[in-house]
Amino acid sequence: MNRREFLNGAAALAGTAAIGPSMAAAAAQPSSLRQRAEAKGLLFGCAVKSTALRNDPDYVRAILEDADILVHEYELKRKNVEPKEGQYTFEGADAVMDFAGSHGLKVRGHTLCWYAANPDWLANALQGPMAERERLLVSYIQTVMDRYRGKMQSWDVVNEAVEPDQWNWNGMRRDNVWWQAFGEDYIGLAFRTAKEHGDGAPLYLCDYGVESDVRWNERRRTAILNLIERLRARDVPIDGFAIQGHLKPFQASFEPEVFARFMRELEGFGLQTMVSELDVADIDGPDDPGKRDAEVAAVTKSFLDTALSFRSMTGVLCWGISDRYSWMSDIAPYKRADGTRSRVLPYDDGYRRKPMWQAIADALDGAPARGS
Ligand code: 9MR
Repeated sequence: MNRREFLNGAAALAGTAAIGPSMAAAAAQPSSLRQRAEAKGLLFGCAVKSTALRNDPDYVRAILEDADILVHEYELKRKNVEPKEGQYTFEGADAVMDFAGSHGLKVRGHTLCWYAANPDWLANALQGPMAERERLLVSYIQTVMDRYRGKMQSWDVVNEAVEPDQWNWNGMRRDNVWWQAFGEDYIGLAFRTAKEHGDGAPLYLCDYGVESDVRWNERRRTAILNLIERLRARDVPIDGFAIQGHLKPFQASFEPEVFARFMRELEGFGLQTMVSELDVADIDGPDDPGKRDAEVAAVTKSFLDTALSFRSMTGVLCWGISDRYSWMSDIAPYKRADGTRSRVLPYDDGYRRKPMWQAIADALDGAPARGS
């Protein structure tokens, strides 16, 4: 079943439910986010959960309508892929790849090396001799990249390496099994291994907290740029920087000028960029959901207008498509005290398009076309 057949209501994914009239109507709308992005030579997509792909046809419909690139929300983390040492399980990760493959969608690989979402055994195993520590990093990257050779649009090789609030002299995250095992050298080893076993898909460093002028964002930008400078000096093969884009407008306001300066510095290193995990926290916003939605949309528009004005920017992925499944409804400090779902993504929990959807559409329409 291809995208058109699905959207025309010819069949439902995995046979769970038929497509109702409202879905057919939505499908008939002319200009999806995907089409708007494609018109500019950009990508638009979202993180997906394999469980929801299996069980929720409305979720599938929204994704097929708007996304041309997907990223695993959790299935491609080491905790899920290698739960026991040496025993790889790709069931969840493959489910997303199969879905993407059968609908002609691209996929980002997220993520090969992160301090979080690791299996319990890893920290202990990384106490061994240095050669063994290296093997634990290299063999994992090799195994995962070999499996998905030719299938990933790009890779987040190292995720969230900096955390200046942990008082390391250079702003590197100390609460990190990789840093504890290797010091900063784990980053070079990860990228070199990814380069050696990769297929040419660009290799990204990925991080968050770079969009506002609050002090902790300033420290993070500085730490990231200094890190990239050190990596470049050591010829580490890094192609891009992925800006996660978990915005928090009611806590740390988006500052276009400050963010644009950061983008210019990234471009100065010759890196390509991507917004890879966009969502906009509504915590601490007004009680009235309509007012929160309006502010979330305004911040989305301002952020994407700035991001997309840079030629290095290759595309935008939201961290989910519908409020029904956002991580921001699950965990502090984003979870709302009144028990309602956070309203942080383009569709609400009933799959109605929110002002944020329109803000993304408008920003894509206003973006300069790539290659022109
Ligand atoms: O949203 C993701 C959540 O469902 C997972 O349980 C968690 C651990 O795998 O990862 C979350 O995604 C994170 C992403 O990988 C990196 N940036 C922050 C995201 C939200 O915590």
